[in-house]
Amino acid sequence: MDGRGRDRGRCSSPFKHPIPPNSPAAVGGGGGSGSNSSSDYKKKQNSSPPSDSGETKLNIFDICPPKQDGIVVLNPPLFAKNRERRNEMKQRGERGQVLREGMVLLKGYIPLIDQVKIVKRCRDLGMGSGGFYQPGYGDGTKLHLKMMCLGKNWDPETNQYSLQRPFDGAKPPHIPPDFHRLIQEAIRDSHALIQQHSKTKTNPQLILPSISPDICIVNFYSQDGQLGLHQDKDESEQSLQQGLPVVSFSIGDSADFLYGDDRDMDKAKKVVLESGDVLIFGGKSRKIFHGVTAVHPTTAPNLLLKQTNLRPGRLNLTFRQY
Ligand SMILES: O=C(O)CCC(=O)C(=O)O
Repeated sequence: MDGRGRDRGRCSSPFKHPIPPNSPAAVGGGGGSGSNSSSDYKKKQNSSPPSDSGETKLNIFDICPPKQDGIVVLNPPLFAKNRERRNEMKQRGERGQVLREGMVLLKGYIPLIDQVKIVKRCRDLGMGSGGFYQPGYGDGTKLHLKMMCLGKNWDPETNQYSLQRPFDGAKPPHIPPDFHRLIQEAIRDSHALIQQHSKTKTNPQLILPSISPDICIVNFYSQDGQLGLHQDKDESEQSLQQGLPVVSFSIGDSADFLYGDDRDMDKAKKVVLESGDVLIFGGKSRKIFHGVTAVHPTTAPNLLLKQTNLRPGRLNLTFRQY
Protein backbone atom coordinates (compact mmCIF):
# COMPACT_ATOMS: atom_id res chain seq x y z
CA MET A 1 0.00 0.00 0.00
CA ASP A 2 1.46 3.27 -1.00
CA GLY A 3 -1.50 5.58 -1.22
CA ARG A 4 -2.35 9.01 0.01
CA GLY A 5 -3.28 7.83 3.40
CA ARG A 6 -0.92 5.22 4.65
CA ASP A 7 2.12 7.37 4.32
CA ARG A 8 0.85 10.86 4.22
CA GLY A 9 1.37 12.12 7.64
CA ARG A 10 1.47 9.66 10.41
CA CYS A 11 3.40 11.57 12.88
CA SER A 12 6.72 9.88 12.56
CA SER A 13 7.21 8.09 9.27
CA PRO A 14 7.19 10.58 6.42
CA PHE A 15 9.58 13.06 7.93
CA LYS A 16 13.24 12.40 7.58
CA HIS A 17 13.78 14.15 10.87
CA PRO A 18 10.98 12.93 13.10
CA ILE A 19 9.15 15.50 15.15
CA PRO A 20 10.55 15.48 18.69
CA PRO A 21 7.95 14.66 21.34
CA ASN A 22 8.13 18.13 22.87
CA SER A 23 7.94 19.91 19.55
CA PRO A 24 4.89 22.08 18.98
CA ALA A 25 4.38 20.05 15.81
CA ALA A 26 3.25 17.14 17.91
CA VAL A 27 -0.53 17.10 17.85
CA GLY A 28 -2.04 18.81 20.84
CA GLY A 29 1.32 20.27 21.75
CA GLY A 30 2.90 16.87 22.46
CA GLY A 31 5.05 16.75 25.49
CA GLY A 32 5.55 14.16 28.14
CA SER A 33 8.45 11.98 29.07
CA GLY A 34 9.01 8.33 29.65
CA SER A 35 9.58 5.47 27.25
CA ASN A 36 10.55 6.48 23.79
CA SER A 37 9.74 3.28 21.94
CA SER A 38 8.43 4.17 18.53
CA SER A 39 4.79 3.22 19.09
CA ASP A 40 4.73 4.92 22.47
CA TYR A 41 6.27 7.93 20.86
CA LYS A 42 3.56 8.11 18.20
CA LYS A 43 0.79 7.83 20.75
CA LYS A 44 2.25 10.62 22.88
CA GLN A 45 2.54 12.87 19.89
CA ASN A 46 -1.00 12.27 18.91
CA SER A 47 -2.99 12.58 22.04
CA SER A 48 -5.02 15.77 21.69
CA PRO A 49 -6.01 17.46 24.93
CA PRO A 50 -9.55 18.82 24.43
CA SER A 51 -8.81 22.17 26.07
CA ASP A 52 -6.85 23.79 23.24
CA SER A 53 -7.88 21.65 20.31
CA GLY A 54 -11.02 23.68 19.62
CA GLU A 55 -13.15 20.55 19.86
CA THR A 56 -16.21 20.33 22.02
CA LYS A 57 -17.56 17.14 23.56
CA LEU A 58 -19.46 16.53 20.32
CA ASN A 59 -16.15 16.80 18.46
CA ILE A 60 -17.38 19.77 16.50
CA PHE A 61 -14.46 21.78 15.23
CA ASP A 62 -15.20 25.41 14.45
CA ILE A 63 -12.67 26.96 12.07
CA CYS A 64 -14.18 30.40 12.82
CA PRO A 65 -14.95 30.46 16.52
CA PRO A 66 -17.11 33.42 17.60
CA LYS A 67 -15.26 36.50 18.78
CA GLN A 68 -14.99 36.77 22.55
CA ASP A 69 -14.29 40.48 22.81
CA GLY A 70 -17.60 41.81 21.50
CA ILE A 71 -15.90 43.60 18.59
CA VAL A 72 -18.35 44.09 15.75
CA VAL A 73 -16.78 43.95 12.30
CA LEU A 74 -18.52 46.01 9.67
CA ASN A 75 -18.44 44.54 6.19
CA PRO A 76 -17.12 46.90 3.49
CA PRO A 77 -19.90 48.27 1.28
CA LEU A 78 -20.79 46.15 -1.73
CA PHE A 79 -19.43 48.58 -4.33
CA ALA A 80 -16.03 48.61 -2.61
CA LYS A 81 -16.01 44.82 -2.53
CA ASN A 82 -16.88 44.63 -6.23
CA ARG A 83 -14.21 47.18 -7.17
CA GLU A 84 -11.66 45.19 -5.19
CA ARG A 85 -12.77 42.00 -6.91
CA ARG A 86 -12.51 43.56 -10.40
CA ASN A 87 -8.94 44.69 -9.65
CA GLU A 88 -8.00 41.27 -8.36
CA MET A 89 -9.59 39.58 -11.40
CA LYS A 90 -7.52 41.77 -13.77
CA GLN A 91 -4.29 40.60 -12.17
CA ARG A 92 -5.33 36.98 -12.09
CA GLY A 93 -3.78 35.72 -15.31
CA GLU A 94 -0.56 37.66 -14.78
CA ARG A 95 0.83 35.86 -11.79
CA GLY A 96 0.85 32.26 -12.92
CA GLN A 97 3.89 29.98 -12.95
CA VAL A 98 4.42 26.65 -14.68
CA LEU A 99 6.39 24.77 -12.00
CA ARG A 100 6.96 21.68 -14.15
CA GLU A 101 5.09 19.82 -16.86
CA GLY A 102 1.48 19.47 -15.71
CA MET A 103 1.98 21.60 -12.59
CA VAL A 104 0.77 25.19 -12.46
CA LEU A 105 0.71 27.70 -9.60
CA LEU A 106 -1.74 30.59 -9.91
CA LYS A 107 -0.60 33.16 -7.33
CA GLY A 108 -3.26 35.23 -5.57
CA TYR A 109 -5.88 33.76 -7.87
CA ILE A 110 -8.90 33.62 -5.57
CA PRO A 111 -10.26 37.13 -4.91
CA LEU A 112 -10.55 37.99 -1.24
CA ILE A 113 -14.32 38.18 -1.44
CA ASP A 114 -14.35 34.58 -2.69
CA GLN A 115 -11.85 33.49 -0.03
CA VAL A 116 -14.25 34.88 2.56
CA LYS A 117 -17.14 32.96 1.00
CA ILE A 118 -15.13 29.73 0.90
CA VAL A 119 -14.14 30.05 4.55
CA LYS A 120 -17.73 30.75 5.62
CA ARG A 121 -19.02 27.85 3.52
CA CYS A 122 -16.43 25.47 4.93
CA ARG A 123 -17.19 26.69 8.42
CA ASP A 124 -20.90 25.97 8.03
CA LEU A 125 -20.34 22.58 6.43
CA GLY A 126 -17.60 21.77 8.89
CA MET A 127 -19.91 22.25 11.88
CA GLY A 128 -22.61 19.95 10.49
CA SER A 129 -22.95 16.26 9.80
CA GLY A 130 -19.85 14.94 8.01
CA GLY A 131 -17.90 18.00 9.20
CA PHE A 132 -14.35 18.44 10.48
CA TYR A 133 -12.68 15.76 12.55
CA GLN A 134 -9.14 14.70 13.26
CA PRO A 135 -8.38 11.71 11.07
CA GLY A 136 -6.36 8.87 12.47
CA TYR A 137 -5.62 5.20 12.31
CA GLY A 138 -6.66 2.14 14.24
CA ASP A 139 -3.44 2.21 16.25
CA GLY A 140 -4.31 5.62 17.69
CA THR A 141 -1.97 7.74 15.58
CA LYS A 142 -3.49 10.86 14.12
CA LEU A 143 -2.77 13.24 11.26
CA HIS A 144 -1.59 16.75 12.16
CA LEU A 145 -4.71 18.39 10.83
CA LYS A 146 -8.51 18.44 10.85
CA MET A 147 -10.28 17.10 7.78
CA MET A 148 -13.68 17.13 6.13
CA CYS A 149 -14.58 15.40 2.88
CA LEU A 150 -17.09 16.69 0.34
CA GLY A 151 -18.67 14.55 -2.38
CA LYS A 152 -17.09 11.29 -1.26
CA ASN A 153 -15.48 10.26 1.97
CA TRP A 154 -11.79 9.36 1.97
CA ASP A 155 -10.81 6.93 4.69
CA PRO A 156 -7.20 7.21 5.91
CA GLU A 157 -7.36 3.70 7.32
CA THR A 158 -8.25 1.93 4.06
CA ASN A 159 -7.17 4.62 1.56
CA GLN A 160 -10.53 4.24 -0.09
CA TYR A 161 -13.37 6.50 -1.07
CA SER A 162 -16.95 5.74 -0.11
CA LEU A 163 -20.31 7.46 0.26
CA GLN A 164 -20.37 7.33 4.05
CA ARG A 165 -17.89 7.88 6.85
CA PRO A 166 -17.25 4.52 8.46
CA PHE A 167 -16.91 5.81 12.02
CA ASP A 168 -20.22 7.71 12.25
CA GLY A 169 -22.13 6.87 9.06
CA ALA A 170 -22.26 10.55 8.02
CA LYS A 171 -22.68 11.29 4.32
CA PRO A 172 -20.17 13.84 3.01
CA PRO A 173 -21.81 17.16 2.10
CA HIS A 174 -21.99 18.13 -1.59
CA ILE A 175 -19.34 20.32 -3.17
CA PRO A 176 -20.87 23.85 -3.32
CA PRO A 177 -21.55 24.99 -6.94
CA ASP A 178 -19.46 28.17 -6.49
CA PHE A 179 -16.38 26.04 -5.95
CA HIS A 180 -16.89 24.35 -9.33
CA ARG A 181 -16.93 27.71 -11.09
CA LEU A 182 -13.56 28.71 -9.59
CA ILE A 183 -12.02 25.38 -10.59
CA GLN A 184 -13.14 25.67 -14.21
CA GLU A 185 -11.75 29.23 -14.37
CA ALA A 186 -8.45 28.09 -12.87
CA ILE A 187 -8.11 25.25 -15.40
CA ARG A 188 -8.94 27.60 -18.27
CA ASP A 189 -6.34 30.16 -17.11
CA SER A 190 -3.77 27.39 -16.58
CA HIS A 191 -4.31 26.26 -20.16
CA ALA A 192 -3.68 29.81 -21.38
CA LEU A 193 -0.50 29.95 -19.28
CA ILE A 194 0.74 26.60 -20.60
CA GLN A 195 0.18 27.79 -24.15
CA GLN A 196 2.11 31.00 -23.47
CA HIS A 197 5.01 29.01 -22.04
CA SER A 198 5.11 26.41 -24.74
CA LYS A 199 7.52 26.83 -27.61
CA THR A 200 5.44 24.64 -29.89
CA LYS A 201 1.71 24.69 -30.57
CA THR A 202 0.69 22.18 -27.95
CA ASN A 203 -2.83 21.35 -26.92
CA PRO A 204 -2.78 22.31 -23.20
CA GLN A 205 -5.54 19.80 -22.53
CA LEU A 206 -2.97 17.05 -23.21
CA ILE A 207 -0.55 18.53 -20.67
CA LEU A 208 -3.15 19.34 -18.01
CA PRO A 209 -6.55 17.71 -18.58
CA SER A 210 -9.73 19.36 -17.35
CA ILE A 211 -11.75 17.84 -14.52
CA SER A 212 -15.27 17.73 -13.13
CA PRO A 213 -14.43 17.13 -9.49
CA ASP A 214 -16.65 14.90 -7.40
CA ILE A 215 -14.38 14.87 -4.35
CA CYS A 216 -12.98 17.67 -2.23
CA ILE A 217 -10.78 17.07 0.79
CA VAL A 218 -10.78 20.07 3.07
CA ASN A 219 -7.88 20.23 5.49
CA PHE A 220 -7.45 22.69 8.30
CA TYR A 221 -3.89 23.01 9.62
CA SER A 222 -3.40 24.86 12.84
CA GLN A 223 -0.09 26.68 13.07
CA ASP A 224 1.76 23.49 14.00
CA GLY A 225 -0.04 21.44 11.35
CA GLN A 226 1.88 19.34 8.84
CA LEU A 227 1.31 16.71 6.20
CA GLY A 228 4.02 14.22 5.26
CA LEU A 229 5.19 13.58 1.70
CA HIS A 230 2.68 11.36 -0.06
CA GLN A 231 1.08 10.72 -3.45
CA ASP A 232 -2.60 11.21 -4.17
CA LYS A 233 -3.45 7.94 -5.81
CA ASP A 234 -6.63 6.62 -4.31
CA GLU A 235 -8.77 7.92 -7.17
CA SER A 236 -9.93 5.55 -9.94
CA GLU A 237 -7.43 3.88 -12.28
CA GLN A 238 -8.97 5.78 -15.15
CA SER A 239 -8.67 9.14 -13.43
CA LEU A 240 -5.03 8.51 -12.57
CA GLN A 241 -4.19 7.13 -15.99
CA GLN A 242 -5.68 10.17 -17.67
CA GLY A 243 -3.71 12.40 -15.31
CA LEU A 244 -6.85 14.22 -14.20
CA PRO A 245 -5.46 16.92 -11.96
CA VAL A 246 -5.68 17.72 -8.28
CA VAL A 247 -6.74 21.35 -7.86
CA SER A 248 -5.73 22.90 -4.55
CA PHE A 249 -6.95 26.14 -2.95
CA SER A 250 -4.97 27.70 -0.10
CA ILE A 251 -6.62 30.13 2.30
CA GLY A 252 -5.38 31.71 5.54
CA ASP A 253 -1.80 31.44 6.73
CA SER A 254 0.94 30.66 4.20
CA ALA A 255 2.62 27.27 4.16
CA ASP A 256 5.71 25.55 2.83
CA PHE A 257 4.63 23.03 0.22
CA LEU A 258 7.20 20.43 -0.83
CA TYR A 259 7.01 18.40 -4.03
CA GLY A 260 9.15 16.07 -6.07
CA ASP A 261 9.47 12.72 -7.80
CA ASP A 262 10.54 10.80 -4.70
CA ARG A 263 9.54 10.57 -1.08
CA ASP A 264 12.67 12.44 -0.14
CA MET A 265 12.53 15.74 1.70
CA ASP A 266 16.09 16.60 0.71
CA LYS A 267 15.41 16.24 -3.00
CA ALA A 268 12.01 17.94 -2.89
CA LYS A 269 11.44 21.46 -4.18
CA LYS A 270 9.66 24.00 -2.02
CA VAL A 271 7.11 26.61 -2.87
CA VAL A 272 5.28 28.88 -0.42
CA LEU A 273 1.52 28.71 -0.83
CA GLU A 274 -0.25 31.90 0.25
CA SER A 275 -3.86 32.79 0.82
CA GLY A 276 -5.70 32.84 -2.51
CA ASP A 277 -3.18 30.67 -4.39
CA VAL A 278 -4.39 27.85 -6.60
CA LEU A 279 -2.03 24.96 -7.31
CA ILE A 280 -2.86 22.40 -9.97
CA PHE A 281 -0.99 19.17 -10.65
CA GLY A 282 -2.04 16.68 -13.28
CA GLY A 283 -0.76 15.01 -16.45
CA LYS A 284 2.87 13.99 -15.95
CA SER A 285 2.85 15.57 -12.47
CA ARG A 286 -0.26 13.80 -11.20
CA LYS A 287 1.66 11.39 -9.00
CA ILE A 288 4.22 13.74 -7.51
CA PHE A 289 5.08 13.28 -3.87
CA HIS A 290 3.94 16.33 -1.96
CA GLY A 291 3.38 17.53 1.56
CA VAL A 292 3.26 20.51 3.89
CA THR A 293 6.17 21.00 6.26
CA ALA A 294 5.29 24.28 7.96
CA VAL A 295 2.55 26.83 8.37
CA HIS A 296 3.77 30.41 8.78
CA PRO A 297 2.00 32.08 11.69
CA THR A 298 0.25 35.44 11.28
CA THR A 299 0.57 35.55 7.49
CA ALA A 300 -3.13 35.38 6.63
CA PRO A 301 -4.63 38.55 5.09
CA ASN A 302 -6.00 40.81 7.83
CA LEU A 303 -9.22 41.51 5.99
CA LEU A 304 -9.90 37.79 5.65
CA LEU A 305 -9.45 37.34 9.39
CA LYS A 306 -11.61 40.35 10.18
CA GLN A 307 -14.43 39.16 7.99
CA THR A 308 -14.39 35.49 8.92
CA ASN A 309 -12.65 35.20 12.26
CA LEU A 310 -10.78 32.24 10.79
CA ARG A 311 -8.72 30.72 13.57
CA PRO A 312 -4.91 30.88 13.20
CA GLY A 313 -3.84 28.37 10.59
CA ARG A 314 -4.47 27.34 7.03
CA LEU A 315 -7.44 26.01 5.14
CA ASN A 316 -6.70 23.87 2.12
CA LEU A 317 -9.16 22.37 -0.32
CA THR A 318 -8.05 19.75 -2.82
CA PHE A 319 -10.48 18.80 -5.58
CA ARG A 320 -10.23 15.54 -7.45
CA GLN A 321 -12.29 13.48 -9.86
CA TYR A 322 -12.77 9.90 -8.82
O1 LIG B 1 -2.41 21.26 2.12
C1 LIG B 1 -1.94 21.09 1.03
O2 LIG B 1 -1.49 22.01 0.34
C2 LIG B 1 -1.83 19.69 0.46
C3 LIG B 1 -2.96 18.79 0.85
C4 LIG B 1 -2.76 17.40 0.36
O3 LIG B 1 -1.71 17.07 -0.10
C5 LIG B 1 -3.82 16.41 0.48
O4 LIG B 1 -4.88 16.68 1.05
O5 LIG B 1 -3.60 15.30 -0.04
